[in-house]
Amino acid sequence: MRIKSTLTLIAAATLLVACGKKEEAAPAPAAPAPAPEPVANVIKIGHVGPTSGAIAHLGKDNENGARMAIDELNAAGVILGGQKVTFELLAEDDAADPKQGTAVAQKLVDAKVVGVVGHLNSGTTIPASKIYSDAGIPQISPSATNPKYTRQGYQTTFRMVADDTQLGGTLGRYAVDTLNGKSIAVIDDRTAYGQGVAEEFAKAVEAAGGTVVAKEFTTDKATDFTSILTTIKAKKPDVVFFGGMDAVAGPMMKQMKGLAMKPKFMGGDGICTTELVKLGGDAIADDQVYCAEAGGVDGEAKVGMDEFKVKYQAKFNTDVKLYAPYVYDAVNVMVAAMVKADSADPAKYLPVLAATSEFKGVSGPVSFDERGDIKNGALTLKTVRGGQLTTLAVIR
Ligand code: ABU
Repeated sequence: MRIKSTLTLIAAATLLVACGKKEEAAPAPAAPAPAPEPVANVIKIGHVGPTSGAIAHLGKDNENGARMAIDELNAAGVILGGQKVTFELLAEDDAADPKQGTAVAQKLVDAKVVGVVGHLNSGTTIPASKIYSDAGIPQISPSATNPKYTRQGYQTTFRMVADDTQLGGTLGRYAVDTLNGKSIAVIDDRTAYGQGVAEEFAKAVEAAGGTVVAKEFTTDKATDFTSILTTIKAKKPDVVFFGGMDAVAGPMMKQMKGLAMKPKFMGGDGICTTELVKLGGDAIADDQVYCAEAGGVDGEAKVGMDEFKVKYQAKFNTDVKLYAPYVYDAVNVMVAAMVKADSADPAKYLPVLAATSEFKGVSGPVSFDERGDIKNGALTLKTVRGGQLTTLAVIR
């Protein structure tokens, strides 16, 4: 209706200008037509991840997942309020830096996004969540696992994966009960994720009867671990756990090999990637690494995930690194809530999103508990064998 009347005005103005050209003496044309109103049927969705820096491969992976969902939704055609709408992805880079995270969050709010999928890191997701909450904008993180994210009392925070309590707790028990670890060293990178998952791991080790013989830390930008590894080597641990990301874990494993250290090496979802296998190279022995993705599917549900991976490879000419399927599902679950609410107004679709049930994604069924955490979240336990990341079990 709005578009039709604007077009009518433009047509009338064009006619007046054309008449003026024919008759030199004609009176001056009426006031110019008003500028066209903004097109109301473009719906902006934000995505944020670190597409620069040491874990840009993971940020790009997440962004690709969002782009794939948006492209498919636009191709299928979505109707809201009786109008066909087009989704526009506003993709921002937070470089895994908390300050840049809040800056781009504010930029997205100012750009009037109706929802945000991201951020990737807990250290950026948590501070950004206040900005989205203040603006009433739903935020779904596909990968931030620090429990605090959904425990701040905000109505707008949702998480697609299991949190560090489940992740660190399961890995800690596994280190003692299955790997027979008795003396265990723990390193973290001092980020919200790395420190949090390492603490949960250490708690579970001690509860299961293991001993934490060393606690060391580094940073998410460090490249030289000689000092902390030498300290740890003297304690002769059976297992070294690293709370941090693959970009640091790969070089750390190389330096462990250089120091003739051969303990089992464990970590959470941040190291559970094909990139770790690449970066660690021949420093990774078979069945030396144990890690867990904070999600996963098995049985019949695996078909959807496998199909997604093939489609992703064909579209982006690269393999899924880690959380692209969870981002893809996050965008789709957000839009499914808009469709059910018949509105992209955050105030209208937020309660529908919170009540999501029976959404079947490629990463499994999606519904949220009262805090916005995924219900019945899974973990996929993996090792590296024959130079391949190999699934051992999906645990709930
Ligand atoms: N969950 C691992 C990577 C993202 C984060 O929580 O910082």
